[in-house]
Amino acid sequence: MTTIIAHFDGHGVCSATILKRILPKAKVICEFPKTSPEGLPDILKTVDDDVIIVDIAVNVKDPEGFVEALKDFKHKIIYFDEHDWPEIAKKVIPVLPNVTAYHTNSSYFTSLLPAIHFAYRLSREEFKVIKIGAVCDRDSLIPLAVTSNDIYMAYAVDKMVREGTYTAIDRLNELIDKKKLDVLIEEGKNVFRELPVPSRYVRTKNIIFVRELLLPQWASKVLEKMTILTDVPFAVGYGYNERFRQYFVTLIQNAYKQIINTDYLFSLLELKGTIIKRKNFLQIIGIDTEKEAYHTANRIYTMVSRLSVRESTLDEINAKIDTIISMLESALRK
Ligand SMILES: [Mn+2]
Repeated sequence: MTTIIAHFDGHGVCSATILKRILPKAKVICEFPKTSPEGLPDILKTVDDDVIIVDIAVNVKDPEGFVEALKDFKHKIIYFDEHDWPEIAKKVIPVLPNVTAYHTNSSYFTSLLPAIHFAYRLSREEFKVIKIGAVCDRDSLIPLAVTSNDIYMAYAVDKMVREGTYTAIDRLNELIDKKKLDVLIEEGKNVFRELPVPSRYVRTKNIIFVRELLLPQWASKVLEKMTILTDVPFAVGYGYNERFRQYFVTLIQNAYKQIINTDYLFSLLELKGTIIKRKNFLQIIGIDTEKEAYHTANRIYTMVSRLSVRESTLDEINAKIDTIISMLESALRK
């Protein structure tokens, strides 16, 4: 027997759904907050079985402990992941005798590789779920010719996942069987519609600046909605976190409108403070006053407005990816 351990977000759930179809007898563990980088070592202590780990990053707060937990595990591990790994993980994990590691640079490949590993022929619907999972992550390296319907489907999956990871896996599985994934388009449109639309904002060709307080749990989704409605690639805003009684600033890049190297952009901004960075997302937390948050957001707005971004980048990449994907699909399709 095998146990699948997957991250509890949209991408993890889509990946777990596909793995469960590849290995129908496997047990799935996929739940908040257990299946996280911090939680994985504890789960491994309780599992007496071969495991497949998918979409769980190496714990950057304790990479040594994380690697040690993999090494001490008594059974086999297959590990699929696309997150940045600390140096020690890159060096050690690939040579652990009990671990087969697929470390990719894209959420799409993380979900696709299990099928290749197990020589499983994916159906059209299964391919679609792999793509939706990558969109849930806003995978920007592989834009996959993402359509607006794919983005709506990812909104629907994110909502399902928030309501329960196991029910989400069951439902996706059922929709694949019935070839009814398209129902997610309307559901996602509703989720999108329900997101609030701020009325106070300014914009340039590159970026929109929302000038009213955002709620922390909705900030990046509302900003993304604004990039979709106004057709600009970046959005910045600020908000108040009641729990911590502090302000924050959020900057997002819409991965499917424009792709520029955000590491480079983020380094240009010379920001101070506590910064949370992901590929298409940057947040500064722990700001004391609304005035300070506003000024920081305004500075980002000015800087990004001055950038010259090449409009054609996305189309070029999409065209290439489209070719690769259709080749892969015809090679692997049932
Ligand atoms: Mn992921």
